[in-house]
Amino acid sequence: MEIPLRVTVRYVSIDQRSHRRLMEKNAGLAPIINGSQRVSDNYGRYALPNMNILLINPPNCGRSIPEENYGITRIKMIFRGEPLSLETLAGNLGGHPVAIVDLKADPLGLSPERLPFTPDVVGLTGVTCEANTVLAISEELKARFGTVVVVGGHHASCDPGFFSRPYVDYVVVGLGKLSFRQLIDTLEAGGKPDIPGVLNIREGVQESFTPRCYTTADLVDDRPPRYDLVQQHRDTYVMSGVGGKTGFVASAFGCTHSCAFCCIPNMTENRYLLHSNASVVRDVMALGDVNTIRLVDANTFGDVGMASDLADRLIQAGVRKPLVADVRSDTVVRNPGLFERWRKAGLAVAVIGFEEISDQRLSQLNKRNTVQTNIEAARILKTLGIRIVGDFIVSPDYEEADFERLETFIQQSDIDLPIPAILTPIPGTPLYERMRSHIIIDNLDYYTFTNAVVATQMAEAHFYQRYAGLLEHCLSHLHSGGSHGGKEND
Ligand code: B12
Ligand code: SF4
Repeated sequence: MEIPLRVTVRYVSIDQRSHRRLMEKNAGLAPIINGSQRVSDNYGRYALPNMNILLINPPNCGRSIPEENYGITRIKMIFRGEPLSLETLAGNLGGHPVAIVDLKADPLGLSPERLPFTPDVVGLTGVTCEANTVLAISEELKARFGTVVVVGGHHASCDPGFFSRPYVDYVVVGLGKLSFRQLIDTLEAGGKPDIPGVLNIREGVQESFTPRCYTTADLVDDRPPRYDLVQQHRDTYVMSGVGGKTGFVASAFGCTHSCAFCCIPNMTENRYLLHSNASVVRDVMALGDVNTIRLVDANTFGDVGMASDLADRLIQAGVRKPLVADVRSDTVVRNPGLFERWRKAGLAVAVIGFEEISDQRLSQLNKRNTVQTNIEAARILKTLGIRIVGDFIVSPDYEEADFERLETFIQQSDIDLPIPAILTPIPGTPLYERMRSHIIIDNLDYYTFTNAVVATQMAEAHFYQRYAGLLEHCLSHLHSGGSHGGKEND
């Protein structure tokens, strides 16, 4: 069915150059339908092509103290995933020409011959270690095109003020699928945006900000992600040596908990929001030719009733692909039957944040969980034949004995792929407030979860040797075959 999204032509009052470009663009359009000039997007919706929107995933970046200072080159990022954030935003931009440039997959994607159009708006995403790179790209594109620059994603949601620069116009905090569309609509109408969750920047100075009360409306369930926009890179989105070609699907946002180190609660102002199960199955089916489906939610099983229904629907739909999903260990221990069901639905790998191996340290992180529960959950999952990726946090105050205890714990455990990350106080988290006076490295390039940004208790060189050795040992599981999934140190 063709759904006309708009019937009137409206222009953004960005600047004369953009305005002229829009006029020229519309002048060349065909066909003429009911007296209006309209084009269809890939989903059959019709609208006036008012703004060229370019969404950008920054390139691989981040810096490594072990490598720079000690020549330790063994700490490497091992996964590449599709930019689901941008595909999701694009899904709700029907009617506008939209392109995604994934600089991780195509480092030259911003070169003139590669760009499909001159952008009127660029939107950039980024985690904390990418924030400086996002700024550099924003500055370059502002100078090159005079375009409207919008920044969103994890770091924007943790510390929106960081992006108050003369070459950034708007910062979208938290979920952006609806608020970005509202921003585009307002710009298109020539209005001054006053949208909850969107920070307006004027000449480098932030204006007043209204927090957004996120609800399921922000998930815009009925508009699927635009997987098609990165189809050319699909073969390169892999979990190296493990799950093979992997597709991403989101079923939940935010979390039921608020651990001190975690930035997830910021995305939704502490709410836990679920997509409808019908839309999740739709997205899983849409991915087509991939070997593994990664449910990228921070916590897929926070609502046991919904999770149980989702398992049933995946079984009914005949999805016969290995699934990878994050779960809290206490959910497993309280609901073993749920995971039996999910095993049938295809859950091949459960990603668990074990984090620490002492209850006292877990409590300091506000994990609200125990080591015993972690061990019990691992036992239940292994009995069901579900593989386990376990995230651990190595604190910079670790001493030799702590490394030894962690190594012994990992060796004795059933965890298929343990991933140790270094405790990193991300701006905007309670941990950051607690540790900020101890931070010795504030260059965000180092916030990769593989650098100590506060002083280490051990001699620094020894700490990194120990950490690199631990990581290498853990990742050796990866290359020994098997079909487990993997995790991004999250
Ligand atoms: C998939 C994933 C990856 C993929 C990234 C794929 C890609 N984008 O290229 C891979 C495996 C490569 C990866 C790598 C890393 N990751 Co990662 N990753 C995730 C994960 C599991 C899911 C992200 C996702 O796709 N979500 C689904 C989308 C739809 O949601 P979203 O991203 O939140 O997007 C919404 C909003 O943020 C907003 N939005 C986002 N971008 C934009 C842009 C604009 C313009 C607008 C308007 C809005 C907007 O709107 C979107 C829709 O509502 C998250 C955990 C999580 N559940 O969020 C961690 C997470 C994002 N990763 C994290 C980290 C730390 C890393 C690494 C540093 C880990 C490491 N040591 O290797 C690296 C960094 C990469 C690098 N440059 O080196 C942290 C980030 C913390 C932080 N603030 O820095 C997270 C939050 C995990 C955690 N719990 O701590 N990761
Ligand atoms: S660490 Fe996991 S359980 Fe804790 S708030 Fe983040 S996503 Fe939720």
